[in-house]
Amino acid sequence: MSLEQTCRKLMIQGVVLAGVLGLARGYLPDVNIFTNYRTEVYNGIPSEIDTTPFVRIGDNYYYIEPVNKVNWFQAAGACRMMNAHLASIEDKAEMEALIKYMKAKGFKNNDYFWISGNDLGTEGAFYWLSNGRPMTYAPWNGPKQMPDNYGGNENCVHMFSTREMINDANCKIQMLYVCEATEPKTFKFTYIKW
Ligand SMILES: [Ca+2]
Ligand SMILES: [Ca+2]
Repeated sequence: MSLEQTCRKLMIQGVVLAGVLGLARGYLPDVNIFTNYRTEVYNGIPSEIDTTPFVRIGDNYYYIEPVNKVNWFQAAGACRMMNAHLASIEDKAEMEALIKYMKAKGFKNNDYFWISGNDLGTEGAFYWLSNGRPMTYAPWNGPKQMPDNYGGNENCVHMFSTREMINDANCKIQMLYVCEATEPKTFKFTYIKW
């Protein structure tokens, strides 16, 4: 086969392959047709992969600090050290799943956990540090009393391990904390034979 014929054949195969990959794009979100590798990106992590010390609860992956009590800023830093964020509990289902897990692990009523909610920017306006969104789900402890900004200095939010409840507290208090992995994804690389 002449060089010209070979080039022509490769071009045709390339066009056919590009067409097939184009059709497949609906469920292959990221297909690179310009190299010999196909990259597929999936949300989450396959169940056979060990994610320790993070645990999967519902659709999310958490690290629940069981021993070391630190202030809110240290907790946020500890989560970043693990390439995660202080957790944002954004709906009732997420809170209930987390509480169920904590109860099963034997955490008690007085085990408090920092999460990423805070009103450090503007008093009374609570946002999640991890994603910048306002706290639309906020099951305050006694809705008429909390957040009470007690002492004029309660700007960080913690959850209770056994009740669907949150409270504003002094950011310098030391307590346990929950980190949340940031939308973990799995990449799959497949070599394409031309
Ligand atoms: Ca406050
Ligand atoms: Ca409070």
